[in-house]
Amino acid sequence: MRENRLREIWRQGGAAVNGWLHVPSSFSAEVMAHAGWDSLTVDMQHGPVDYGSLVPMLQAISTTETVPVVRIPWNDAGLVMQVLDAGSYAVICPMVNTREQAEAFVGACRYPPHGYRSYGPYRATLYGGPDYTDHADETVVTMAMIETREALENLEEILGVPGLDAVFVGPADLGQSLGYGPGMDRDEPVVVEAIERVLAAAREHGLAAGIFTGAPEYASRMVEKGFQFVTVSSDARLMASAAAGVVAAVRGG
Ligand code: 3PY
Ligand code: MG
Repeated sequence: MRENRLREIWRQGGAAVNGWLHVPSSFSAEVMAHAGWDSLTVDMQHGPVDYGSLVPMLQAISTTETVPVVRIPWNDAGLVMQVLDAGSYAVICPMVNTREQAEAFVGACRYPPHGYRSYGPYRATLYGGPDYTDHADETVVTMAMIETREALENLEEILGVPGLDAVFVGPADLGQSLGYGPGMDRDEPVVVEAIERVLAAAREHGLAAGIFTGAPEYASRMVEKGFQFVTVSSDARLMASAAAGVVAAVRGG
């Protein structure tokens, strides 16, 4: 089976630079994949990507070494299984707040006896290889989002769930839940302390920690702190800011 380079990067103590896809287009995904990201996450929670646009986007990412990742819209076992069957090598699940929710998520990603994933990897075998089913459980990465006060309260129990590989901090929802409103690249001491708590606890449990960031400088600081999966901006934001910059430069100059 094709290896999961995220696991290899983490084994070596490195950090994966992850791009984020909101534009529901295989061509746009292909362009992003050729930019050299370690992994690309197709976001099905926020933005216009549905399952019909997800599959060609995963096919486009497969033209490169970039690892295909999907954020599902909610902790729904049916969707977890659909995105894995379509060839996603990692699943990010939003709003995992309790041990039970983490167990339900991880179980949906693993075949029996480790979990309850149903059999039908129609595209995953084309991407992963004919022995996909034999190695999927130790290859596919499970990532639970920690982004609420409730999740912080239950952090130790969530991190102790067997089969959970990583956690991913959502700074917008976390800030919102802690009473500071949404936003990226947080600097409020209470939010920063919560983010650092998640990182420290993940490392204690031997899990990789990830975080969403808005800018490369902040992402680099997070890598220095010990985060091993940093998302930076998104396809739509990068396109908008580059385009606005060009227009302003021409008008100004
Ligand atoms: C958050 O910041 O809440 C996220 O989910 C990032 O996409
Ligand atoms: Mg969120």
